[in-house]
Amino acid sequence: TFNGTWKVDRSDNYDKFMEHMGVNVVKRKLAAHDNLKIIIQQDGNKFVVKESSTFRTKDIEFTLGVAFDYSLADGTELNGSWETDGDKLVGKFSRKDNGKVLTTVRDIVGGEMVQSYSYEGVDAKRIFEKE
Ligand code: MYR
Repeated sequence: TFNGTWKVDRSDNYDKFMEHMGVNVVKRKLAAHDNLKIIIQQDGNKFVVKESSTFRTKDIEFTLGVAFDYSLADGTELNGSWETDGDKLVGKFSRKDNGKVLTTVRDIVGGEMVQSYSYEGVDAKRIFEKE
């Protein structure tokens, strides 16, 4: 289950990934220490995700398989949806500014939540610990 409070512990290739996404160096430096915390509440197909970081706090509600809008901390707007694949959550989102696709997967591995991101052939991961 993904329910719970997850705090980012470490990231892998996240700076390169953000660079590829077009995030400038100042924001990338800040994002490296964003203290991202994600509270996930799943009830059947419905999710409430409460995101907080040094950038902002944001509540997101979505239903599996139903597209919704989401904006990144730098203002980049996405539209897409999450679905399940076995025990994983797979998200497919398109950027509204250029139509390019960002895919992301959430998986529980050894009690940690691993979120991987992929955009135009560049991959990154952020690993969260349960609070
Ligand atoms: C959620 O479930 O947390 C809300 C929807 C998330 C949509 C996809 C998030 C992609 C984040 C990519 C970060 C890259 C920054 C350049």
